[in-house]
Amino acid sequence: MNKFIWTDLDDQAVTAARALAMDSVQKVGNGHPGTAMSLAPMAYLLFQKWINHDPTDPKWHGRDRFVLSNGHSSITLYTQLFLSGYGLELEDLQSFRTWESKTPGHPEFGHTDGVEATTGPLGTGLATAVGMAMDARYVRNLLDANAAADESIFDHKIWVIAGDGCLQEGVTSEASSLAGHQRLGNLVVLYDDNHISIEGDTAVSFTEDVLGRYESYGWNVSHVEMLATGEIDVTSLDLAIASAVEQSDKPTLIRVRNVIGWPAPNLKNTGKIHGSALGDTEVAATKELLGLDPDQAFQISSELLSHTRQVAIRGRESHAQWKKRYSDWSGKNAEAAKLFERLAARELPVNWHQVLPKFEPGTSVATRKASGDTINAMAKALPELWGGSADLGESNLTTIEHGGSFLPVVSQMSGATEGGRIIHYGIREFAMACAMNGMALGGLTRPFAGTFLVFSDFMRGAVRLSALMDLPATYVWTHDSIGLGEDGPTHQPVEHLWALRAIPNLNVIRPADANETVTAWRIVMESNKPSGLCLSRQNLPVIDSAATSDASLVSRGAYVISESSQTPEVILLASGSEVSIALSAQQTLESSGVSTRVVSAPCLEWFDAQDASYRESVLPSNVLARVSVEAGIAQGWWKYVGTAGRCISLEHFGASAGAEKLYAEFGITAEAVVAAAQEILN
Ligand SMILES: Cc1ncc(C[n+]2csc(CCOP(=O)(O)OP(=O)(O)O)c2C)c(N)n1
Ligand SMILES: [Mg+2]
Repeated sequence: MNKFIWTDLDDQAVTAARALAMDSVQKVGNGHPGTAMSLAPMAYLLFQKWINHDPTDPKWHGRDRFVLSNGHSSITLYTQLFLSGYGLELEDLQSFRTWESKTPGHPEFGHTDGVEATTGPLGTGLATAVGMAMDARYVRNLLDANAAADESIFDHKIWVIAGDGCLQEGVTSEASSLAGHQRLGNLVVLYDDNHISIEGDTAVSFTEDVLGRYESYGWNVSHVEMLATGEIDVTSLDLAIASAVEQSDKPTLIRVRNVIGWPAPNLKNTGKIHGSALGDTEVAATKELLGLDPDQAFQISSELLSHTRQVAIRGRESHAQWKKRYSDWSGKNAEAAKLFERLAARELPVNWHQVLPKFEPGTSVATRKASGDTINAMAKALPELWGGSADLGESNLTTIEHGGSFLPVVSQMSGATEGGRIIHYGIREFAMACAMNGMALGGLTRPFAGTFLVFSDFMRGAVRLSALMDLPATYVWTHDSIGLGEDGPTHQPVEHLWALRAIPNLNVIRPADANETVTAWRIVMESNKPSGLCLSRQNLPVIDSAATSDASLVSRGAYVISESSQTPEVILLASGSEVSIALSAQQTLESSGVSTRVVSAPCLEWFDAQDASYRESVLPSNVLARVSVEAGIAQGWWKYVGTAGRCISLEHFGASAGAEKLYAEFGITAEAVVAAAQEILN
């Protein structure tokens, strides 16, 4: 246990942290000082006493995780990383929010040691933390199921600071409802209840009983009133945290009342201090109130810094004890230890892909079905694979058969198991995607999450974060076009493929048939990259080509799936369900003497990453007669077909009718492809 006891030096450290927040923002001229000034004691208490961390090894698996959900207050986190000794120094605080600094405007995972998640889009941090808490439970059940509660080396806590904005955002309602239902006792959220957001008093928009709401979600809740001065009451907060960590079957929300920007004489408790520098006069006046020299900036004595960095010594001790426990555990659990080491290295077993299914040409299979079979086959070889759907498991085919439902056993649901591999997210797409990010951040498991492609819009903010954080998170988006049929335009994606392709660093994969789906999953698993599979509801012919099962070809993103009889005069490019349409158009064109190549393009991001000579070999620059076929807007296809080309696409919403009727009525047919090709040639 951490032996920290609060002394005068800790009061001084908090004062220094408040001033550093003002100074960092004042120096760059912009940023968010107020929240960091008032949250300094809360953050300091967490980092010094409660979070089990080792600043000298930010990746130590046994550590607790901390997520600053109100990411605009990044200087809160950077200051604690500085005081704890994570490698951030005063000059890093002095270069806050500037080019190439380690202290960007909002915390960025992978950029600054000690930042566990990229935050800033309000609410997503808390929802991500819910996924981290779920992941911790999954991992301890996978590796150390027999350990008593809180006794496993894999048990750790997830700490969150969240503000009014986070608690107003819908995603935290989704995620917190899920966390309460899942009884995530390893999750502790401190709510910065300062009654202020950018437009001033939150009473203009936010008057509900937050604790009542969380209580009804099944959370353990408490309230820490502020001191008469307006400061956070650290003593009461410490007691509230002590009681929270005793909870093992409920997440905790502690509402911590305080005054934003305390003690700035003119700006505290205003919306102004949320997001602007205080100005020299107010900074000086505040420093005087804090008992600091108003003429000095970035003040901290080496004595004080060496005091705060004692936390690293305590952290190293805790880490050393963990290592000892790990070594005892691994001696007794050799298989599990081997698994842990493989997962921590983000490796797959040798020849793992031999488990993957193969589909017979001539048959007809929906790519969602091929994906479901693949998930189930992979699940046998890869215990790190787990996931679920936002109540569409039977449609998305994301259910790991016999995987057990990930639920607390006390829920007494049939099939409930603490380490279950099937996640029932309920109809909470945004929280699902954020939670999946949290699981991927856990560093060991491979989560996937399913819904209809059209509802990718509901989760887009999280998808963007998967991509920004470069996480191995896999989206399973089924019902990927008008091909879903009768549910009609509300359910038929039209603009979604390009909307998702517009997100940098996200691989959007739309396989042509069952075997290409299997191969795509294999590439996704081997790449550890943020990926989304876009899959058909309807059956598609299994294409008679060895290429679809060739990972070295499919991973090129676009490849010749059917070569022309002679030097190509026409190139047809298609993705997903439209590849078969292109193949049928090819037959007609070839039989009328037009030498036609068909390119299957499951992933344009992979294709764009190929070298120029490969891209030229697939799309020779002298072949200008090119037609793309995709049942969605053409948008980016023009880049591949060029100005002389044609796009067979859907530039309007779909309709409620059978798939075949819709394809015919909307002109996404082999005949239309042939006509477009001939029009170019003429
Ligand atoms: C999803 C989202 N919407 C809007 C913003 C812009 N924004 C940043 S902070 C903020 C106000 C947040 O209020 P609160 O959490 O109470 O912050 P405090 O001023 O108390 O730190 C807003 C609207 C954002 N970062 N994310
Ligand atoms: Mg606020």
